[in-house]
Amino acid sequence: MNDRSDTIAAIATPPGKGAIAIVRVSGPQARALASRLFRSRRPLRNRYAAYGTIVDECGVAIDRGLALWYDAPHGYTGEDALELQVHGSPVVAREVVRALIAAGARAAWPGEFTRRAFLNGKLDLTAAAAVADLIDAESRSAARAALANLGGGLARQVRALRARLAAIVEELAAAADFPDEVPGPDPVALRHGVETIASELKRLQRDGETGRLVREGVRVAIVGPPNAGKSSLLNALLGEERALVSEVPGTTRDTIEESIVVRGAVVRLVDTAGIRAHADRLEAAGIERTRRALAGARVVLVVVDGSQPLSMQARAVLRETEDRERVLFYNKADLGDAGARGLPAGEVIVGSTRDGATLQALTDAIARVGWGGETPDLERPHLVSAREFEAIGAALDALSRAATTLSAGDPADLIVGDLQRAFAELGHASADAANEEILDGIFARFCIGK
Ligand SMILES: Nc1nc2c(ncn2[C@@H]2O[C@H](COP(=O)(O)OP(=O)(O)OP(=O)(O)O)[C@@H](O)[C@H]2O)c(=O)[nH]1
Ligand SMILES: [Mg+2]
Repeated sequence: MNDRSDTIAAIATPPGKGAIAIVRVSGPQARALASRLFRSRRPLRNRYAAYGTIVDECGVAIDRGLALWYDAPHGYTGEDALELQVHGSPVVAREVVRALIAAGARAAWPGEFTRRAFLNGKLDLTAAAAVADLIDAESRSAARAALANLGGGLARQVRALRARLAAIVEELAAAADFPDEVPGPDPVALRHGVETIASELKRLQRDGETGRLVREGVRVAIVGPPNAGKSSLLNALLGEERALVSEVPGTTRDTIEESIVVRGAVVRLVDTAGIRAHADRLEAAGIERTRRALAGARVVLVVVDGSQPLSMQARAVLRETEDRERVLFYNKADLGDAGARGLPAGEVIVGSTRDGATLQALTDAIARVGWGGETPDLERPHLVSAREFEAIGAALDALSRAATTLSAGDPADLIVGDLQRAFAELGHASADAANEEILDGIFARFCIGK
């Protein structure tokens, strides 16, 4: 997979018809392929576009279009690379790729262009993952967060923190080795140094959690007794009739998942089968899925019929979700409020799935409970991979042990081991050389041609 002696080719634009289609070629034979399959009046020059005719391996014209040429290491991959822009017909683009392969190129694997860019030092791993995140982004916040990691600033920040740790360790070691000549570091300054490194790491971690939020979204399970109006709520929030709604309790049997964007963050709504004790076999299977959705959700949106005194089933669901981050919705207020009467104000939302103000109040509550309500925005480089989270977490543990030792007034050289541990962990977070498995994990997310 890491072999770069082949020249690879692929269509880089999405399948189907479009204004233009782009075919990418990268590798040592790119120049030879260009001179064989692209005919123009002017020769190809680094980073210039030329207009001409694309021909197949027998010299038969396929299309007229633009060729962009990149001398290594200037293009995306860092290799000699060619981009052919042809008319946006899938037939033409496929024919161009076929001709390139007939002339000696090989079809690229998904993400292989970006993998080569990484192997050629054009971007680091966080940046490579950011490319995939940017393509996958489902909201503006997610796109901005991905862009923040494209510059590769995370590795730079981690390396700078590592260098500061190394300086402290050296100072301590020198004082320990030559106690008569080198004065030990001032304990107050030492503690301050350790604590500021820790607080900067914590910020990276916090930003990483915000990044997770905007990337993966917040899962919200809509649960409640049958007929409470859960599916009606899903439809109303989506603005389309996605789920079947009926006055017959037990209408929804399977979980239904749809996404909406709330204040820039993706909210994954999961409509579920109503929970009740005496259900037939099929319904019971549905309720089993409800429990799974409930377990996997960050926020629980409990819907009950508030127009009547609460049913046993409604009370059971309220009890069951007591310990969860939840939003309580007493529905059908247009029919009455017998169930909602006497409730402490502010704790529940009383309203109707047919009322815009109720829907607004519900999305506000989801944002508040789900992520504190602010529009999540991330313009700084931040942690993304589990490997980065683990390494920073372990480094923070070591630094907090060191800080405890210092605040207990113990000799400063006792913290050297912990600082060295933190130093090593930060090395994992900024790992510039990653193993094949990590690379495969990252590049498996890409489409062909990227
Ligand atoms: N009056 C009134 N009726 C509502 C409201 N919201 C939903 N309904 C009605 O309540 C009935 C049940 O709605 P659903 O959305 O199917 O209820 P559900 O909770 O998904 O029910 P199950 O799928 O069976 O668990 C339907 O007849 C809806 O039209 C509301 O705000 N006011
Ligand atoms: Mg339903």
